[in-house]
Amino acid sequence: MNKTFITLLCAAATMTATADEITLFDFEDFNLGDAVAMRDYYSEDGTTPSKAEITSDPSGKAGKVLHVKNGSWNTLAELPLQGITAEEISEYDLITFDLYRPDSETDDYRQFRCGIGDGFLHDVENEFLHQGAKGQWVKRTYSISPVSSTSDKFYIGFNSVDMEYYLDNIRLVSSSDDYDMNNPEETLRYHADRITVPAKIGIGCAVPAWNDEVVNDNNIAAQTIYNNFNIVVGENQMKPAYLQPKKGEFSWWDADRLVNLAQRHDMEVRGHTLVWHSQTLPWVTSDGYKNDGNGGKGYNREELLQILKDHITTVMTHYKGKIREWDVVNECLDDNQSIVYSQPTKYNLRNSVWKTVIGEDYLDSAFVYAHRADPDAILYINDYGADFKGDAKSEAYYNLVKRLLKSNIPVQGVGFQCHLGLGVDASKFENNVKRYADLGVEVSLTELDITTWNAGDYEQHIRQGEDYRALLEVALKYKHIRNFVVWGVTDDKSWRSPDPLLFKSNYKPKYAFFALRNTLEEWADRAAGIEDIEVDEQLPELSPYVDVYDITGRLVKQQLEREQINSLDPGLYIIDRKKILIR
Ligand code: 9MR
Repeated sequence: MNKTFITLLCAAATMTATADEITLFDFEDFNLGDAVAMRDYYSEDGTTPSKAEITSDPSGKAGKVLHVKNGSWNTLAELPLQGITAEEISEYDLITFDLYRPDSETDDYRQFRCGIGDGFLHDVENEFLHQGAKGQWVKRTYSISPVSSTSDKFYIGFNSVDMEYYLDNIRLVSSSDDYDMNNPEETLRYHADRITVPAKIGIGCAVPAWNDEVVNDNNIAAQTIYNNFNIVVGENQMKPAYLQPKKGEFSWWDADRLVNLAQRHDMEVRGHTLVWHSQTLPWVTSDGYKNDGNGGKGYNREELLQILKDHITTVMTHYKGKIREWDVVNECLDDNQSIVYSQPTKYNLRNSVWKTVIGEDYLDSAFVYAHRADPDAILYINDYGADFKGDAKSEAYYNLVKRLLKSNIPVQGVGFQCHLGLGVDASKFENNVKRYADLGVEVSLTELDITTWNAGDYEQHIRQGEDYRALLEVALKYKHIRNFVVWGVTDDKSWRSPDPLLFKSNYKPKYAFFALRNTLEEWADRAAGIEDIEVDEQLPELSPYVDVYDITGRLVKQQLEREQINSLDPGLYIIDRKKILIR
């Protein structure tokens, strides 16, 4: 019996109780100098110039390790599995190992792969991974997906023609990344719903279109959505091209069933979107820019205003009372906003068909039509690339919102799409959005997703989760921030890659899910008076009126004159997010 096998048996014995990690290979039961086969996984004959053998630890410590010199593409070390099957391995979701690359290694980016038989546990076909420091042992961790195989051959390695590396302590880990969505306390929504201080927070997701599963209550897709989110938005279902594909002919089917799902499960709905250059009315424009509808003749300003008015009025009337907020205008800003460097109060609009034919006031008109159609809906403007203070487009966005408000246009919400990548600077986001409180509008993160660099890299998932958490903390801190909406549910169905969302393709939660849930839970507990609520020093000027909450977060008095605070009944209250004792 070799040592690997003993390790496995020990791990298996304790696995149900505590162990969530087992060692597959620590190489101690091999002999120094043992050759390990290198197999080309695309070639049948198995001959390869790549070499692998068991050596001593290159860092000088005691112990044996696997030393690989790649001489050809697609070659992995072949190791015999003992005492564990592919099925058992599939119960784990991470592979972790120690990697040592000598200082002589020049290339930093390689593809990592591992598998059993001809099935890949982790396969990064086109992506190259950063492998960390050289000349020392570093820990690498990657996600694995189940493989069904009867083979007892385990393959591991990096795809390269000239890489030299050492591996040790190849382990399988169960990250315990699972939750019971039927236990409310394990969901996002339960904790979000407990938060009322400083304001209610919407925790939302975009629901993919044309997918029966997402609206079927018994399906895991729908269950994941209604158990975790209290607001939903159609990823495509309510865009003009879907709702009015032909002039005057509306198609409500897919959008209606999303709204029905929301109503059955007491979720709010964001409407997205009424006016956009993309996915817009196909009979008005072929590409969002050309005025080539109407049989090629195009439409004039008056006609296009009427088309806007009809579309907005019909759609908002259809959903009146069912949709909390609408993205009235989406992505109306041009990508180039260098104008703000020379004229700091200006902005450039995108030259969409709406802007070109109608003029800038298409914006004003759209909001006015929307307000008339459903005066109770909160009307949003929404854009991307305007998330961080200091970026030209962020300044242009702020200028545009100020201009609209100055013209008394009923803009009540400002959406920040937040299509981001790893390494989010949440303080720049905070500095950007907090200034909107002074304008009297609410703010939402409307389409948040954060891509990593390499698919399935667990360390990057952790960093991603921390980025999500930092943004949520900003959202929770400010009264005027209303919704935190993620653009999709599972990574595989996202419009972006790699790995931007909260759930894996099998609806198992990722690290980011837990980061958000724990943050919501902490905040809800704090708001319930368990701890003092942190006060943001940079909050806007205190208003002369305050909302008063009891210590459980229930609203006691709305818009009480600040001077009247002392006339409240004796007790502990939360005002301006501070605990205040009235004697
Ligand atoms: O996620 C949406 C994708 O399925 C569509 O193909 C795409 C078409 O442009 O729109 C995506 O959603 C966009 C959203 O409506 C507005 N902001 C950018 C989003 C990503 O492109």
